[in-house]
Amino acid sequence: MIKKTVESPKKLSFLEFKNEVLKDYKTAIVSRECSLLGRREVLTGKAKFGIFGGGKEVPQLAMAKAFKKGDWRSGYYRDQTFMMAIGEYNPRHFFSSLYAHPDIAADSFSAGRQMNGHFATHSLDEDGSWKNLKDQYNVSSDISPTSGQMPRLLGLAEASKKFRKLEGLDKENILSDQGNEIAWGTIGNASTSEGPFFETINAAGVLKVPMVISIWDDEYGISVHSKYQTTKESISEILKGFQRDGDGDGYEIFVVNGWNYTQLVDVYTKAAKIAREDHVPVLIHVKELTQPQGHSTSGSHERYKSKERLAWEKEHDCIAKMREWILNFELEDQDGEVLKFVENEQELKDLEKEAKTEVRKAKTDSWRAFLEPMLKERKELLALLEKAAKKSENEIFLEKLKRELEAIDEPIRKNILTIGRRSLIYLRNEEFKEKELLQNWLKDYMQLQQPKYSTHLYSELDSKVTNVSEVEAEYDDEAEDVDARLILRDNFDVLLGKHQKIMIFGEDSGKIGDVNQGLEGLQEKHGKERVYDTGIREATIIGQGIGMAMRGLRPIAEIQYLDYIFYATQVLTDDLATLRYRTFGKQVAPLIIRTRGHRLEGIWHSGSQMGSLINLVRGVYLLVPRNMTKAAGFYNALIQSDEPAIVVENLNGYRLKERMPVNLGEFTTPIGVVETVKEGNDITLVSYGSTLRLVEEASKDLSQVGIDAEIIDAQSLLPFDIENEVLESVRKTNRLVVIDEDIPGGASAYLLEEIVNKQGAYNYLDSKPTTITAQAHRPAYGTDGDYFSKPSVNDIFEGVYKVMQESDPAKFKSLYF
Ligand SMILES: Cc1ncc(C[n+]2csc(CCOP(=O)(O)OP(=O)(O)O)c2C)c(N)n1
Ligand SMILES: [Mg+2]
Repeated sequence: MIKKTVESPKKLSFLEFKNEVLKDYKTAIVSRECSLLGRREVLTGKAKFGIFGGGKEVPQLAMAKAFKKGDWRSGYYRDQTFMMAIGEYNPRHFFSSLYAHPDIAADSFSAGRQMNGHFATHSLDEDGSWKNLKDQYNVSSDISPTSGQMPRLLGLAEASKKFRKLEGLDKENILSDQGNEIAWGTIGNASTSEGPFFETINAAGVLKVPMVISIWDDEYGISVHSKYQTTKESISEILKGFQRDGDGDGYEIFVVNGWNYTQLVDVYTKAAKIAREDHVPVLIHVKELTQPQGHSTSGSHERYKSKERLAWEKEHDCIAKMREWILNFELEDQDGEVLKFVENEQELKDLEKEAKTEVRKAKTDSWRAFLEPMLKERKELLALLEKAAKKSENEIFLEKLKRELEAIDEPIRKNILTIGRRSLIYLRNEEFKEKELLQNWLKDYMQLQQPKYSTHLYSELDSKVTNVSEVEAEYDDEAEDVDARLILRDNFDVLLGKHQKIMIFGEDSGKIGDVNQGLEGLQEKHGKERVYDTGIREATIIGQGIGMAMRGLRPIAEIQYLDYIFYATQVLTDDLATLRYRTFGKQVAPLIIRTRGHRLEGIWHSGSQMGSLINLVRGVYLLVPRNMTKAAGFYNALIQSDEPAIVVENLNGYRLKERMPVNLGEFTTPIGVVETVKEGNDITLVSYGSTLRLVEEASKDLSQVGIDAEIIDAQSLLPFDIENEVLESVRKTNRLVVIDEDIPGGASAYLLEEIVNKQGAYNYLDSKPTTITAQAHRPAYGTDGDYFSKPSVNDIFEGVYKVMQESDPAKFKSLYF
C-alpha cells in the first residue's frame, strides 16, 4: 500500500495558541447558549422538540481541529459544537432548524424536514452535479435511529481506500485527494449497545479503513445507566481485543476525559495522523461527559439522576473545566515572562457576554424570518375571506372563522390552511367572483406549500433514472442460447471495464464470482479492489454501499438472497431510502443492490416478500426482472443515473437459456415501464418475476378452454407503470387478475391499488378485480411444500377461470360443483 504522508500541524506561537483557545472557548459558549435558549423555545411552544449538544462541547472542538477539508463525518444529534467549529453551522441555522423553517437557505441541513440536531452539508450543486468534495467539509446527513450512522460510516471510510488504491480513479480529483480523507464517526455511549455498532467495528477492522469513531460517554442513554447498557460499563474496556499490537491488524484505541481540552487536542491529532497516513481505524472513548439539561426537551434528568451525580456533572461540566484551565493557565517563556490567556476573569466574562448577545440576536432574527412570510400569507387570506364573507349568506360563520385566524398571534401554515379550507364548506352552495378568488388563492397556496414537504423522494433532475431511454438488446444472426447467468456475467464485465467507479461486493461475490457465478472470473480480471468478498453482515454491506455512493463511487452491493435483506432493512429504510428526501436533494447515494429471490423453497428461502419492501423503501427503486437479459438491462440503465435501486434476480433463472445479446453494457430495460408479453382480449393478467412463467403456462390451458388472456410483466414495482399501460389493457379486456407469490395483501394489493384506484381501472371493470397469491404463511420446504404454499399453474388457471365463470356461467361451467 502506498503510505501517504500528510503535513504535520505547524507549531503555534503563544499568541496564535491563545487566540485559538479563546476562539474555541467562545464557540463552546455560543453552542451552550444555543442549547439553553433552544430548550426555552420549545418550552414556550415556538418549537416542537429540541435535542442539543450541551455537555459535549469540548471534545468536539478537538475533533474539529483534526477534521480536514475532504473529510467526512457520520454522527448523531449531539454534534452542534463540532458543526459550529468547522464553520458549517451558526446560531441562525440553529434556530431556523429548531423552528423547522422549510427553506434550504434557512435550514441548510434538511429545509425543515428533520428535527433539529440532524446535520448535513451539500454534496450536489443546484444542477445535480457533484461539488468539489475534496475541498469542503463533508457531513453525511444524520438519522435518528441510534447507531444508524454506523453502517454508512464504514462505506465513507472505505471510499478513501478505493481512491488511494485504484489507479483508475486518479482523475476523480474533485471527489478525493488520493484517499487522504478520514471518515469520522460519533456515537453516544448507550447506542454502542446496538448491533450495527458492533458489526461496523468488526468490519472496519477487517477492511482497515481510515475511520475514527468517537464515543461521547455521559454514562446514560436517556435515563438508562451504563450498567444496563455495556458489559463492564465501558466500551473501550470490552473492545480491547481490537487493539492493534505493533504493526498488526486492528484498532488504535484511546481513552480520554471529555473535559480535558489539551489531552483531547493531543489525542485527536494523533488519531488523525494514524488514520490518515496508515488507513488504520481508531476508536476514541471520550469519558466523563455530562448532560447539563438532560437528554432532550421531553424530560428532565432530575427524575433519574442522583443528587451526587447531578453535583458531579456540574463540577465536571466540560466548559466549566475549560474555563478554569484558561483562568489558571500560566507559562513562563525563555525570558522569564509569564504568559497567560487572559489577564483577569472579567476578560472571559466579556467574551461570554458577547457570545450570549450574538445568540439572542440570532434567535430573534431567525424567528422573524420564519414568521414573516406566514404573517403576510395570513393577511392575504384574511382580505379574501372578508370579501367573500360580505357576499355570503353564511357571513356570520365566515366572520367567525376569520376572527379565529386573526386571534392567533403567530400563525403557521396549518392554521392558515385549516381556516381557509373550512371556509369553502360554508361557501359550497354559492357562486360569486370573491369566492372564486378565494378558491384560486387556496389552490395556488397549497400548490406552493406542498412541495416544501414532499419533493426529492426520487430525483427531480432531467438525469433521473426514469428518463433513461430504452435501448433494445441486439442479437447476431447466429446468437446462441446460453445459460442466462453468462449474460449477467458478461454484462458486468463490460460495465466494470467502462466505469472505473463501479465495485461489486458481497458474500461470495469475489473469489467464486457469486453463488450462481454471475461474476465468475471477474475478480481475476478486474482485481480484488473491484470485485470482492465481504463478511456475512448484510447491514454493513448496504452501509458500505451507501457510504461509497455518497462519495461519488458507483458500488453494486450484493445481498446473497432476498430473505436476508431484512438484516439490512433498517439501513435501507431509514438511511438509503430517505437520503435524498431528508437533504432536500443535496445528498445522494446511487447505490445499486443486487439480490436474488422469487419462487425459492422453504421458510427462509422464499424470496418473495416484495410487499414489505415496497412499503419500506420508497425512495429506492424496486425492480423485478423476469430474466437475466432484463436484469442486465436494468443495471445498464441504473448506472446512467444517480438513484438507488434494488434488483431482484430470479434464482431459478440463472441456468435457463437466453440468447446472448451483442450490445452488452448498452441495452437498457426502461424503469417504470411494463411489458405486455402476450396479447389477449378476455382478461388482463399482471404478474412479475418467476411467477410470470407460471402465468404463461396457465394461459396455454386457458386458451384451450377459450379464454384469451393478456399477460403483462410489471417488471418494475417501484415505480409501477408510469405510462398507465395496464389501464389500456383493462380498457380492452374489462377484467383484471394480479398474480404474485407474496402473501395475501402483499405486493398484489399494492399492484391492485395502483391499477384500480390510481390508474382508474375501476371505470372499465366488468368483474371484481382479483388477486392470486401465496398462502399467508412462509412457504413450506420441498416441491409439495411449494405447491401448497405458492400459487401453482393450477391455482392460476382456476383463479382466472373463476372470474370468467362468474361473468358467463353458461359458457364456463364450474370445475368442481
Ligand atoms: C433505534 C433507536 N432506539 C431508540 C431511540 C430513542 N433514543 C433516542 S436517543 C436515545 C439514547 C441514546 O443515548 P446515547 O447513545 O448514550 O447518546 P446520548 O443521548 O446520551 O448522547 C434513545 C434511546 C432511537 N432514537 N433509536
Ligand atoms: Mg449517553
